[in-house]
Amino acid sequence: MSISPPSSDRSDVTQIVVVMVGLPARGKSLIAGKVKRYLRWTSVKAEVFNVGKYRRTDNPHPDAKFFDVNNPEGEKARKAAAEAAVADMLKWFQDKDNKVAILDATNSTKSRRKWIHDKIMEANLLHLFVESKCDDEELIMSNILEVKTSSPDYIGQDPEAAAKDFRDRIRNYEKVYQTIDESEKQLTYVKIINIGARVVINLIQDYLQSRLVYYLTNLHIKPRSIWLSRHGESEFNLEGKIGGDANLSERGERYAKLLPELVKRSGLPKDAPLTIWTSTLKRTSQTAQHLQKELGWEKLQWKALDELDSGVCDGMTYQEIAEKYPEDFQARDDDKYNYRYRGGESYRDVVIRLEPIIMELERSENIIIITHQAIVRCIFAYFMEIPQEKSPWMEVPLHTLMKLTPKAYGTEVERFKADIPAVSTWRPKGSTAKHHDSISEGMPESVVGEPSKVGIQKATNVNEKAMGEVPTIEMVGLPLP
Ligand SMILES: *[C@@H]1O[C@H](CO)[C@@H](O)[C@H](O)[C@H]1NC(C)=O
Ligand SMILES: CC(=O)N[C@H]1CO[C@H](CO)[C@@H](O)[C@@H]1O
Repeated sequence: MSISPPSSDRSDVTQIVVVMVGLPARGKSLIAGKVKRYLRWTSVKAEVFNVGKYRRTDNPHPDAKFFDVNNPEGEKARKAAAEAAVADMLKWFQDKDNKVAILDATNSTKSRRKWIHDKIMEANLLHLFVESKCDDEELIMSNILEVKTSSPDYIGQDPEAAAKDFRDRIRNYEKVYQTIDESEKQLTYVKIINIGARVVINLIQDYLQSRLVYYLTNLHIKPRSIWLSRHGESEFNLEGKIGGDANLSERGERYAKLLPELVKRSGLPKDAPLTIWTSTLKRTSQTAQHLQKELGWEKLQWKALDELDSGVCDGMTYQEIAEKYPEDFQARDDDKYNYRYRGGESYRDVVIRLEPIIMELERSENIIIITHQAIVRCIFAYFMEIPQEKSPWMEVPLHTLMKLTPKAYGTEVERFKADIPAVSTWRPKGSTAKHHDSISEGMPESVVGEPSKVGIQKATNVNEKAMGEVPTIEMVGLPLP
């Protein structure tokens, strides 16, 4: 049996409270959400405790007056919300498997930071204050525009009025705001100024703290997208074989030729550079070659983007694996995330080797990644917060381009499907090992060929709220001109 233990032992990880500090519209909730998502992706149990959410229970649509420091009613309600959030958080830490709580509140004064610091020390937890400080008006305005259109506080309200109210709310906080300074050098903190333009780090002691700081200092909020695609259909795909380093099939070649058009149709940022990342395997380079030639983008090859290593099963069909290693076949169905191929890798192993890719992706702007099924699943799971028991089973069809656009309250996904048939390599849990050599979507061969005749289908959905659900998407026809 080849069920592997988790390859990195994280039981030694201490329990940490990450306390967000900063004025509204400085991206605190965005950072809090991302930290949670990143940690969960690496199997660290994390939760966000959002003071605003507790406060919202009683005051669903407060106006700026509510946030006035001179309004005792509002002050009382905010204090009660913070206390409720902290109480819930401390209860959550009683389960020693829970590792990182992210307290998302304003905590804009020294005395408030002292209050929370004392609470954390009392409970024997580590802490990390994360201040997002920003005086770049343009950054703040673009953040307000995002928030006012998507914040639960402003659902169903006039956007202009919402933006004005939000600016007033910020002014009320500005009156009392105190940035973290030298007088607080007993605190462990990272201060991120103008979203990474400058960073101040103080008193990091723990391994997980330093990993968090590294992650946080790589983040930026410039608008950008990430395109994700599997390679075009390969010779091995046609034969139902896994692994290997095969060439593209003739249909895979057609996908490679269509890809520049598909990417253009998905909406390219104006004048923004784009970089192509592929694995070191031929089928991804071949898929990227027309993109590189026609659009002149730089291309980088990453070993870390190579397909999940199937060890002794490399080059076999699922049917052959089921016959030769029936126990393994069953074990993989039972726990696909943790199952490690003999002499190969598990999904858990892949996530660990993809961590540098995620760090690099966070630092980067527009990237198009041409990679493999298991790798697409892991990267997609990071952005969409797909849980480990679901991500390895996600259907990632060939000849489909995904465009992921990070937004303040989630990641927007659009799919562009090239109507070039390909075999389906998807094997649902518990199914037989039979190779699906039927042509997907039943597209008649006759419409396929010249790129100008090839349809592109587009579908959009926004996730992150729908956590735990693998997004299912309806395709909408969008023919090329
Ligand atoms: C892949 O394609 C190259 C170039 O067209 C060819 O030389 C090579 O033999 C092919 N490899 C296989 C395994 O078919
Ligand atoms: C833990 C915590 O939330 N501390 C302070 C954060 O800010 C609120 C008000 O916004 C204070 O009431 C809390 O004491």
